[in-house]
Amino acid sequence: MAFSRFMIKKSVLMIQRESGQGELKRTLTAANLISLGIGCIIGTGIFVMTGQAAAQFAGPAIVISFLLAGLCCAFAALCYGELASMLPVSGSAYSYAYASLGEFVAWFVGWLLLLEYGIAGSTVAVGWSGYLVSFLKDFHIIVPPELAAATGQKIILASGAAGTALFNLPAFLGISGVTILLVLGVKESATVNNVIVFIKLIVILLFIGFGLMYINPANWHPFIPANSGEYGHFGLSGIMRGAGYIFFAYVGFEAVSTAAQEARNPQRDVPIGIIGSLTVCTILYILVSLVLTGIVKYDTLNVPDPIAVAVDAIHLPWLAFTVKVGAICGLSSVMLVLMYGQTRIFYTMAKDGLLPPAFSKVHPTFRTPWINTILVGIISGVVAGMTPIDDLGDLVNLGTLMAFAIICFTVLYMRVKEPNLERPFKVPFPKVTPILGILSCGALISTLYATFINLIPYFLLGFAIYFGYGQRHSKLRAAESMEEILKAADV
Ligand code: ALA
Repeated sequence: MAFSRFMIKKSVLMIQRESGQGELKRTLTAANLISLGIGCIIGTGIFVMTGQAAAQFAGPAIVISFLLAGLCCAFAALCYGELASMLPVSGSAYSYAYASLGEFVAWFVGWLLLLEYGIAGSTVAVGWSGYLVSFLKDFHIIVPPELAAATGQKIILASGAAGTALFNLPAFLGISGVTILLVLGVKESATVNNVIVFIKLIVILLFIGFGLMYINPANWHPFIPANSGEYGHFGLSGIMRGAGYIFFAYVGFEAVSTAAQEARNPQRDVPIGIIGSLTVCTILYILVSLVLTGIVKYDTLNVPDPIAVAVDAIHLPWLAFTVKVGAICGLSSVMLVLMYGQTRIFYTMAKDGLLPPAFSKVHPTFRTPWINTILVGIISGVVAGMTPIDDLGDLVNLGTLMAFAIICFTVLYMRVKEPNLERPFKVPFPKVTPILGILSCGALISTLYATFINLIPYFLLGFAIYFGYGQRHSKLRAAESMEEILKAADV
């Protein structure tokens, strides 16, 4: 079979026509899209991973890690902005790849997005579990430590003895709850999203505002703790490793592009939504990490609920309570949005014939892709129960960074191949920005090399599914063959 068969593409016109078929109401404004972005972005990354990254990798210099990861996302965000304005369709990076680099790359991107959305859902569930367990403890409801951490993790048992965890039950139950809501068709409306974003922002602003008054500058010394001799364990390599880890905090900004079909003026507002939400979050992240490492010593922050621990240390119980409630509400909504995104990507892929039709089967009453949702829920729930948060975060980051690099490359490619397509939003410095995007994604990927090696079987499985199933059932190929048959018959 000719190589070009794997490069088979949807035409831009076809993609645009498909977007018209969705018949979704176009109601979202630029402000709604920024809020949607913030709703997806602020989650476990800032509430949990910041503290852990400061304690394990970068110390107070985690602030620099945030800047570096934010810069990498800014390049990718600009590229997403151009593609989203050119192809205002749902399906995100998968659809962009299908219209530009062809079916095989689109499949690979879809396979990477399972990490970005499905496994990110598991990661957020673990963060949610940490805050829930801590919240319940304040009311003297104790979740046994064996059932509140990943399988095999070392823990301290209720008796004070050392032990080993069995399963993170709250994380599993969190995903199960979200799965039930998604099967029933509960989708976060723009209004609910706005309320939750408001709660998250208030909690974060309260933390920054009150925390600023309790900063002890001695906690920032040394700002960059000396490297321990091991790669990624403080020093400059620790800052890079920290950036590769807290990159998770930015995952989700591109979800704005998946709402393109519901935007009033997608060409103008989707890029504003992506870049606006990213800017707001970067500023907040930098302030939170400065305050967090300023009020307590960074080495005390390797806990499941670091922000609450820091607030406890300054003896403001009402604020600790508010932070926990805010984190529990906020993380629930991030879980919902991520899992929703995952089910819709599988749905689109199944509609294209690249996954079995069961993935696009819609429930007669609830009108949701229920089989696909239950499957995603089982996988994400079990993974959340069995895997430590740092392993999960690294998996998500690697998958997402690879997808971002492909997006940056797509912009370059489309500029050459389709120079005349209308681009209402254009990447500034188009010869430089995408290349800087690819290089910065590459730099962060290099900090995750151990995870990359572990993922090789996952990539091979993806290729096996594509060659064993996807390429044989691709609707686009079938349509193309039909055209060839008709052409040959001169019909
Ligand atoms: N960026 C999102 C979070 O931090 C996924 O939870």
